[in-house]
Amino acid sequence: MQLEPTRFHELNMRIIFHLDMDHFYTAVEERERTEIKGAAVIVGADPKEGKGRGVVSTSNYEARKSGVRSGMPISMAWRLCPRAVYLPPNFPLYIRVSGEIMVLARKYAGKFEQWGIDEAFLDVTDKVGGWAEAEVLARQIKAEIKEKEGLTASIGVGPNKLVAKVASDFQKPDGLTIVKEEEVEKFLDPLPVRKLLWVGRKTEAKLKELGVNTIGDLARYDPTSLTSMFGVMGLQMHLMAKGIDKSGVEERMGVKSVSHETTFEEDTADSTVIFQALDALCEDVLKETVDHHLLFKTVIVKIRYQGFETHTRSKTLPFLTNRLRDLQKTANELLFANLCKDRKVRLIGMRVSSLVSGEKQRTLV
Ligand code: TTP
Ligand code: MG
Repeated sequence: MQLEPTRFHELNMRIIFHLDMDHFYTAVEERERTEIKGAAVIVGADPKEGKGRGVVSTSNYEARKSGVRSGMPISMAWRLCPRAVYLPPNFPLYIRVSGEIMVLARKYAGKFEQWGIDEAFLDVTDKVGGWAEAEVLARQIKAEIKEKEGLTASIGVGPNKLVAKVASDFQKPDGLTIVKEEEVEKFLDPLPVRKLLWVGRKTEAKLKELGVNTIGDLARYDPTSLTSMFGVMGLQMHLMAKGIDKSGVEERMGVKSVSHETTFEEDTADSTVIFQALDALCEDVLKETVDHHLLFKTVIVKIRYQGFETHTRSKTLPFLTNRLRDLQKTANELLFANLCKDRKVRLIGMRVSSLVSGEKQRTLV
């Protein structure tokens, strides 16, 4: 049933879009280089004939047929798909295209929130009278991106950000999935729990041990037991499994975090080498943060040991900063407290998040 526009607003219902570009980096590369059309394409570290040590940033759907995935070692991608076209990332190009897409999408939304380089949430409640009009609008946005940028996007439409995000991933590429308020439970029920935001591999494994495989299983699990096992996160997971999410679409910085990482030429347990690399990463991250006029509050250090076991540790400072010494001090503390001294390290990474625009900050005070 289509609700009347006024009634729809009276009921305090929302219509939220989540837009996510399809295989973003490789899609942009294919657009720029017509000669690679139809080929399997992988953007990431140099594969060096299978001896490369970095990771895959993304791959197109042709390469994914061979099992290639984002974050996988490039050497593994080479084994799975040696015939692919391997390209280094061209960040300035992706950032420019991303910016154009965000400008294009923003004009359709009452409230707009960029979420990562190729994703955004749009609150269109005030722009449409109901779900049927929402569908027309979503098709229009997809068509305009196709026409102006030559790229495909997938859009999920739902009563909140959580459902919209799961929906955009449901039929990729070039998808459009609409989940009305009354369809949320049926839609989420059969999906694997990892489709929910924030449910990582470790949590997924723990849930599996409890016999919880699908979002429906999680929704039916006793929330008190979840809280005793997972703390606040347990309650959060319960609410998410029921499709409840009251968070608003918030205008904020386009960049949600700044990160850099280094894969060592050879795995190393030499702490001098490791800490020097961390200092260099601090400088790279800080430069990018300052270039974007950002302040940060949270510092995250990633350590990947030989064999790919990966640990991340974070610390949130009590203040916003963009000073190199705050970053270096915090990053060094985190690494010092968490590095297993006798183990060889393959990669270290640095990220800063909880970003706020320094410019906006100045106008506020
Ligand atoms: P995603 O939207 O997660 O992936 P995607 O757009 O390549 O593919 P999909 O069709 O499934 O949406 O990420 C957007 C871009 O961010 C991606 O093109 C490359 C980059 N990225 C990385 O560099 N490393 C990563 O591990 C991931 C997941 C993404
Ligand atoms: Mg994407």
